[in-house]
Order: sequence, then C-alpha cells, then structure tokens
Amino acid sequence: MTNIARFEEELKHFDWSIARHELGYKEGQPLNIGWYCTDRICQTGRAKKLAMIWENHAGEVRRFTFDDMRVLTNTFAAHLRGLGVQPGDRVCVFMDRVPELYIGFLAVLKLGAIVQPLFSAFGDESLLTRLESSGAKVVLTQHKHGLKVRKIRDQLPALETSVIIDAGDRKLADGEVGFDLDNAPKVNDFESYPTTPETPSVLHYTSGTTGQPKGALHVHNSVFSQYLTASWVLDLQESDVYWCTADPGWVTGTSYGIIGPWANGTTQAILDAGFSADRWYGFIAKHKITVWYSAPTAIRLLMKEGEEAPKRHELSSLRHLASVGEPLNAEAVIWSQKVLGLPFHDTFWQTETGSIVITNMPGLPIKPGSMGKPFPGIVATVVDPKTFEPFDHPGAVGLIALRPGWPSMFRQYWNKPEIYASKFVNGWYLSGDRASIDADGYYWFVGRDDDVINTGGHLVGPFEIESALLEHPAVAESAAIGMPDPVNMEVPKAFIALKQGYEPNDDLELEIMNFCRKHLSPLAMPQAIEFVTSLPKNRSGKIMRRVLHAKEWGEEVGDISTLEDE
Ligand code: 6R9
Repeated sequence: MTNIARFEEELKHFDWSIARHELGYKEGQPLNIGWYCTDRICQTGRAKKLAMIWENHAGEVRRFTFDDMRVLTNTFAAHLRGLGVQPGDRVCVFMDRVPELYIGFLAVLKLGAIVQPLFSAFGDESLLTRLESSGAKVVLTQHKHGLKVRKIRDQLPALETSVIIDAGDRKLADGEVGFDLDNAPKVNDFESYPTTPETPSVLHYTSGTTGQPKGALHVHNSVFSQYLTASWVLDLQESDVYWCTADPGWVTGTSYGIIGPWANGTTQAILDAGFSADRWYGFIAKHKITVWYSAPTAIRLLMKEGEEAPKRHELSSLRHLASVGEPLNAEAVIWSQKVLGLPFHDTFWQTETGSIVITNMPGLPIKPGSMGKPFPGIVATVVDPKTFEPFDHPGAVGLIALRPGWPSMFRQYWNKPEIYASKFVNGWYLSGDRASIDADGYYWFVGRDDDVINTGGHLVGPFEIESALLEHPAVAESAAIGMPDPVNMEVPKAFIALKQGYEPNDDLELEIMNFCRKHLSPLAMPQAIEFVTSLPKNRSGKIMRRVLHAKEWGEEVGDISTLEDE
C-alpha cells in the first residue's frame, strides 16, 4: 500500500478513543493534565527519564527527570494552595522560559485552577487588559516582570498575590510573596484535584480585529488531542529529544511545549535565550535534538544566514521537522530539504483549536507550499463566504471551516458569549482564514479573512495598536495594518490623522513611537508611521483597513461598495 493510501485508510477508522486508550483513561475517572504530564509518566516506569533539559543565554544547563517534575509541581501546587488558590481561580504565569514557568503551569492545573500564560515581554498595558479580563487572583512571576504587575495592581481588584520566584533578599511590596522553589521543602505526595474532562484548564489570550484580546478557554479533555497529535504529527518516540521553539505565552508553547510532549513522556529541551543561528544550531548539536518544531519566521532567519552556518555544527541527530504559525513558503521546505536533509512539515491550527488540525503528517507526501490535509478525526472544509456551504469543486478559495467536536476545541471566549457564538455558522466553526483545497484534498493557505496582523507567527490585533495611539494627545484617528517584511512576513504599520494644531514632522513621529513603546509589547510596535489627512471609512464610519492594506501591498483595492456596507 502506498503511504498516501495508508493515510487515507487511517482516516476511515479513526476514533479519539485511541488517545483515551493509550493514556489508560477510563470514562468517569478524573482527568487532570498536571497528573498526566508527571505522575502518570512516573507510574508507567519512566520516573528516572529526563523530562526537561533547560539551558539559558549563558549556557547554564539544568536537567529534570519526570520524578523531579512530579515532586516540584507538587511542591509548587501545595504552596499555591496555602496562598488560598481554589479550583476555578485564574492564576497567571508571567515569566521568561525559566523552569518555574513550566513547573508552575502544571502546578496550577494540579490544583484544578485555570492557568493563564502571558508572554513576559508584555508591557504593563498589555498585561492590564488581559489580567483585568481574566480576573486573575494570583500571578506567578519573576522580580523584573513583577515590577510591571506592581505598577498596575491598583487597577486589578481581583488580584490578591504576586508570587515572586526569585525575590532573594529584595524588599517586597504589599501583596507580594517570595517563593524559592529550589530551596522550598519538597512535597512528595499531593493529590491532584479530580478535574473532569470538561473542567477548565488553560486560558489563552488571542487577538482579533475588534475589541481587546479574547481569552480562549480550554478544558482538561484537550490532552487527548494534544497527546495524539504530538505523537502522530510530531512523531514523538520514546528516545526522542524534542525542541519546541515557541514561548508558552503563545498556544504552541503550551499545547506542544508542555502538554502534548510531556503527556507522551517525551524529553524536552528548552532554550531560554534569544535567536541567533549559531546559538540555535549549537543547541541542536549540544543536546542531540531529534525532533524540532519551529516557525517560518525563524526558518527564514536561518535561511538568511546562509548554508555555511549549519555546516559548522553537527546536526545529524535531527530526524523530523515541523513548522507552525504562518504560511510555510515552498522555498523554506525546499531549503531545509537541501541544507538540513529534511523537509519542514507544515501544521495549521489556532489558539481556539487547541491542537493541530491540518497538517503534513509523516507518511503523507509533502506538496511544498501546502499545509497538507486534516488530521484524522478532524472534519474540515472550505466554505463559500456568502452561503457558508462547502464548495463542490476543487481550487475555490473560501473560509476554512471545522466541524466542532474534537477534544481540544476551545469551550468559550472568557465572558464574551456573543463573540464565541459569532464564530459558528451552519454547524461549522469558522477559523477566520482563507484557503483552497486541491483535487487531491490538500489545503493551500491564502490569507486571513480579518484585519489581524500575523507578525512572525504572532497575532497582533490592530485595535490594540490603535487604542494605544489614540491615547497620544496629537492623534485624532489611527489605523494599523501589516506591511510587507522579508523576515516576519508582515510588521505593524500605523496610519495617523492628527488633531488640529499639530503638524506632521520627524520629531512628532519619534515622540509617538516612544509613547507607543511604553504601552505596547515589542511585537505590536508599529515599525512605520504614515501621517494622513483622513482615513478611508465606510458609511457607518468604520475605518476600512482593507483599503490601506491593499495600497500598501500594491494589490487591487477591490469592490469598495461592499466594504461600505460592512
Ligand atoms: C498555533 C497558532 C492562529 C493563526 C491562524 C492562521 C495562522 C497558523 C499556520 C497559519 C498559515 C500555517 N497560522 N498556522 N497560517 N499556515 N501553518 O499559531 O495559533 O496564535 O492563534 O494563530 O495563525 O492565520 O488562524 P494562533
């Protein structure tokens, strides 16, 4: 049987009970991700196996076995319980990629509380909107990031405690407590809270076109999807050393940087340091990474460094590569095949889907530039944007639609039921992305269907940038769009109409940029500002970012009359 025929065969017989069976889960039992990622691995004879190999920017390495992870998550969970954390409470994890981030994340789940991971580079304003929304009771953080929390805590009535993991002898403010995990008395036995498959687990914030970022709420049931996709798509085997380059502030860093791999009992290598080609290749060589999950922007950066850089390192341990977050261009697949001897396998999914839904699974021949096919058990299609019915001919461009029902599907947007409901039409979940399906059933990504900016794989909502700009006294109106960028695909650009009495000039541009820097995360910072006398609007006065976008990319503006009715 050919590979592709085997793949199609697999699709026919697939049932999610495979994951339940492999994880030894029986209906009616408690299901706790924290327990499945640590205690269960120990109980299945892998207590002494390495769970985490951690390295920082200085090259310092620490190693943790699954038994270490079990005891440390118990210790952290017991401490948090002592601070009054109850099941269902939101606990935010706001740290660099230090071991305490990973341990704290699982500890919160062991308590039956909801973990809200946030990217440590967020400034106080990005932090405020997300903590305000979640109503987090506790934040787990480091001293340097705790200072940002300290600045805004007056505006967060629900926030009781900041737990500072590296307080040392520093003076703490009201509401702050120090917790030194390494030196805390260890808790060997801790009973994980008996969460059910539908108990909320992770609350990930994601940006949309309008309004502030929304919290996509997941449940413990997600582990079945994350476990099985990590096993089948990332092809994780018992002897692998796996590296996911994503930060747990984003969903890839939790679904495939924590839950999926550790539920498989996989050894993960974690690099808490910035990008450089030599550092990355050196990391692969040093820890003999076998499976590598990264993103197109990083691959493009590596491509820019040329073909000599990888030759300086011993990369023969690598055996499987995958990519996520943005369109993986055909050149990147061809380049990696040539230079690393392996193609990158594309994987498409979202914060909302919780796990990979469309992918080039091993065994499926890759068509470079295509995202591949739906994962077994995922019913996907492309629907006509007008009728929301699937197209009946290949090649038509429409909206990627998924039939709800796989285990890791998000269950709600936190406190935003109307927005959640608006994502479902005709029984389909609409992803907000456009694509076509070819005659062989392969999906080809076309673009997003909304105004969200995907910069280097990170979604940035234009509204967040525009809100920050509007706080500046000179700004009357603003619109943010993505402009072309050779590495990040797109980067934010702002169009600004000034209030009367202000003149556009370089000084003002610099002043607005500096103002933004205080309010926005580095990713959301506009890389260019263009002053305009007015912004294109529709009849109801909404700014038409699409018109600006089309001009910026040298594309046809299209039928503005339909836009005017939006
Ligand atoms: C996992 C993650 C989701 C959005 C998604 C789409 C884009 C993700 C992609 C891709 C083209 C791929 N996206 N994977 N675009 N090819 N393989 O990235 O989640 O941060 O929620 O972003 O990213 O636009 O809708 P999230």
